[in-house]
Amino acid sequence: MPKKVFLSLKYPQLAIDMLKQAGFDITINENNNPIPQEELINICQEYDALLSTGSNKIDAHFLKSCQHLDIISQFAVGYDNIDVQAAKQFGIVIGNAPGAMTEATADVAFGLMIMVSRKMVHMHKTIEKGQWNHFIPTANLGFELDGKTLGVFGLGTIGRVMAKRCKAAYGMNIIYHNRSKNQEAEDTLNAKYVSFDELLTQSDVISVHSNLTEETKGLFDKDAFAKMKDSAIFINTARGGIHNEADLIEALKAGSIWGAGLDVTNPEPMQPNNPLLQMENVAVLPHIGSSTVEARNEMARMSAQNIIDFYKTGKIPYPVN
Ligand code: 8YV
Repeated sequence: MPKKVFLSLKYPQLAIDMLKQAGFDITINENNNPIPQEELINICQEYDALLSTGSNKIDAHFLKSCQHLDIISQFAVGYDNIDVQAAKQFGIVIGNAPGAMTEATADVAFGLMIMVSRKMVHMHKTIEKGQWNHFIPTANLGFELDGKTLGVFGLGTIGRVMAKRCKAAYGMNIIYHNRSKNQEAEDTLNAKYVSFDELLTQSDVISVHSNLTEETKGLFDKDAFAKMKDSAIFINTARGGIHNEADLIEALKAGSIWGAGLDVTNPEPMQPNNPLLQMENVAVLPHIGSSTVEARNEMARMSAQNIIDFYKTGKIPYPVN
């Protein structure tokens, strides 16, 4: 009997082809709507493996109810939606797709930084509203990034590429705060390890690239924004839960920071009446960090390979637990 795999969304064709060619019996949630947890639990009773994504809540309740599953392969690098400890307890293997979206996500962080520094989203909106009238020498001013200081919060693979881009394009000074020192980044980018407080007080641009964990949840709050330069830009392309959105709105309104660029919000999706969308020095994107053909195909390949290898060898190439 072929093993049965449920795909919680219509993932790229590459994943579907790989699983089919390997002889799996697959079912796809063709309509692409997120399946509510209880419904997904019911569906999974009929399957051996699940190809999941960040919008599937795979908590202890889910895992207890689906403990017959052999493997859950996550179509993402982040797995903060999965209770990894509980999965271990129930003997369910968890895989993910690390590194697949490194360049793509760093590009979004880099793009947001430029968009915010020159108020590009707001400028675009003024034309749509018929407000491009005549030249005013002191209007529409942003600021330049050349020689400024980039503070990377979480210098892993994506943070490292963002730092590389900023160094190459603008000769920015790189400082970072991390769980551990990154010697390679120190050697090649002259990056300097600093405390969290130093990161806040010294950065002209702070870019968040860490995982969402108990330690990072809500870390960028009222107190953190108050310590930042009033000329600083806050960029988050990691997880919306790392910043406190109400505090961010207040900090921008009060002018205690200058601007913000977000690819992740809290909650997601962001509602259209969110005050951030009306602010001049803000750019918000709908979580498109990994939205390139290259990244999504690589995520498809890695997440399918995890399932294929698991049933072939008992081991997976990209394990989480
Ligand atoms: C996904 C991501 O778009 O990989 C991640 O962790 O945030 C994105 O690539 C999203 O999580 C959907 O699973």
